[in-house]
Amino acid sequence: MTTFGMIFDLDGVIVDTAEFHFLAWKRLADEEGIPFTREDNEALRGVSRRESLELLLKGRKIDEETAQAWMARKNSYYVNYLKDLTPQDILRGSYEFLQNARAEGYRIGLASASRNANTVLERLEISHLFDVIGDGYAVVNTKPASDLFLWVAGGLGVPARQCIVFEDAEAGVEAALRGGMLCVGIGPTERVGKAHLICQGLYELTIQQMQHLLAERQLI
Ligand code: B16
Ligand code: MG
Repeated sequence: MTTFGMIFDLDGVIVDTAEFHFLAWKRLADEEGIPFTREDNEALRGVSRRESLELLLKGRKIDEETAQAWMARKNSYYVNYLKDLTPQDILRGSYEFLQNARAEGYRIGLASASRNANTVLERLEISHLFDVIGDGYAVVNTKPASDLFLWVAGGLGVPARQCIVFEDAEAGVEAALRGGMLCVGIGPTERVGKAHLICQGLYELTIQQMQHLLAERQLI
């Protein structure tokens, strides 16, 4: 029997930690006298910590030692916010969708740019739902490179073509497509319009719809 995989991004798909990332970057920015707004924060969606710092700096130059210290400081603020995270924070329908997918025999992976992904999953009490966890430590090249998704698919033992990726970031959708995977985009068309299917959250999706996607690819 053919095995299929589902690979989930974390922030924006399973939980909304974007607000915590914003508050942590904002605190650092305020302390350093750098203007930073909620609108600026939108560009940081799905982007690595290092790239987020570059976006925050908007061309300002700092030396490497300062960059490392600032990222560490931002992360300490962020990790502190994570203490408030509970299973109640799982986005609507996500827990049920993961459970249904597992029950239907899909192999389940996580592909997050975050180096705190394991902590977030533990706080949400859902680590056990994933066969493979790919986080910000897994690969060197971050999204839009397809490396992380391919790394997770490899761990699942499922060919890329037989995997469906769930992503809320433009760079994440791009990465999935580059990797030759099917992609469900979560969010507005302007952001995830290149995905094979677009929705506003996992609560809108059924496993049957996923089977249709695979059937369109003549995999079922
Ligand atoms: P960390 P995802 C991403 O998570 C966030 O969307 C992004 O805002 C953050 O900068 C990135 O993780 C790195 O996070 O600083 O915790 O390593 O959407 O890829 O699950
Ligand atoms: Mg995301």
